[in-house]
Amino acid sequence: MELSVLINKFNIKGRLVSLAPFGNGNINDTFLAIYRNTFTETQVILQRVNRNVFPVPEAIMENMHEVTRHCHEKLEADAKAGTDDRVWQMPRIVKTKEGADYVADENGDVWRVITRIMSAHAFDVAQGPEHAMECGSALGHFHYLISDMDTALVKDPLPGFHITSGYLAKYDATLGKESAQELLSSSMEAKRMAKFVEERRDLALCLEKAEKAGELKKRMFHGDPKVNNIMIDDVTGKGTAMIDLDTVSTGLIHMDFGDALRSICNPAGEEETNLSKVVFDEDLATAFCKGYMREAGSFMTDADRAYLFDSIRLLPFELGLRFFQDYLDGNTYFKTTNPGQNLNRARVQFRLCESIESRERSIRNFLSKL
Ligand code: GN1
Ligand code: MG
Repeated sequence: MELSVLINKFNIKGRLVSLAPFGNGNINDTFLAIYRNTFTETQVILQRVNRNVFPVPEAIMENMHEVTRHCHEKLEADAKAGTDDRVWQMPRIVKTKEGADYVADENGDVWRVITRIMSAHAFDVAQGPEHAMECGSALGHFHYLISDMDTALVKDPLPGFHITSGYLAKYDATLGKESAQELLSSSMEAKRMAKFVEERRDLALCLEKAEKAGELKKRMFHGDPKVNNIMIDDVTGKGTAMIDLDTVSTGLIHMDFGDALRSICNPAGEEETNLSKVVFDEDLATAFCKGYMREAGSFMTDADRAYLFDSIRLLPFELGLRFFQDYLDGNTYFKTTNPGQNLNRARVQFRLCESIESRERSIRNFLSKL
């Protein structure tokens, strides 16, 4: 189906004047649609949910329905009561003309339209400590918003997501393939990455062990709070919304904390090819944590705090492992534009992990003062 025919199934006022690819997510296909009428303009986001990644896209939409409903009710109640100059926002699902949350095309792919948060932008890398602090506030506030949601309303969007032991098992299975062994034997870098994984198998299980022991508990989490999923208000410079709600479900909030930090505290970004530029920036980390704790500190237990360092070290390892496994398996999960891209992404994350390990004392020190 033509994109313009598809989007015409949604209930959006005005005339479609532009429909073009948008953003640089690694998973879904995303387009920006601009509609005009005689007095204003409406911008919305059209997305195809990637069925290769999300096995039941319909469940993603049911989750989004529940999450946005819960959060909008709370946001509106808070806005009425509040005196804050900041407006917290969240995208809304735009219904189809028939009142549904999505349409399925002739291939059975699920397409949705959500509102665009206007006069706000997300950045691919942290712009400085103030930006990092606002990212922290936005994630902390998001955790506050979803903290009292009934977890029974939410389905598992992506079985195995952020279960590091599962990624290790998948990696081991991939290593058993001849094609993966060929890639390994033909590249020094790939061999180095494989050694890096072997040396850290134990660390990979730290949060899972703490959860099994009952020290950490699953709650509602975002799942993908990287820096370019955090919208900053153009006018005030303040965090205003978390976007990319596909993975909002139950998990350890440590996964969010570590994922946000691995993304915000690496100013070189995920695609850097010069590894010497990849370092964990502690000033950005301190600023992020300040913002986060202001919004979410009150519901962090002592046990939660005790595992913060582990989460900061784990998430770059986990993502590096995911990129590396995908490289060895022929790049089927993350979108790529060249065959070595996932290998380089893995190098970046593993370099970041090393940088975190070498700063352990100092990072633990600032975490202990939060
Ligand atoms: C993927 O969709 P996107 O690009 O926001 C991935 C995240 C990774 C991220 C790394 C569902 O997120 O887990 O951290 O790439 N999302 C999924 O850039 O796997
Ligand atoms: Mg995502």
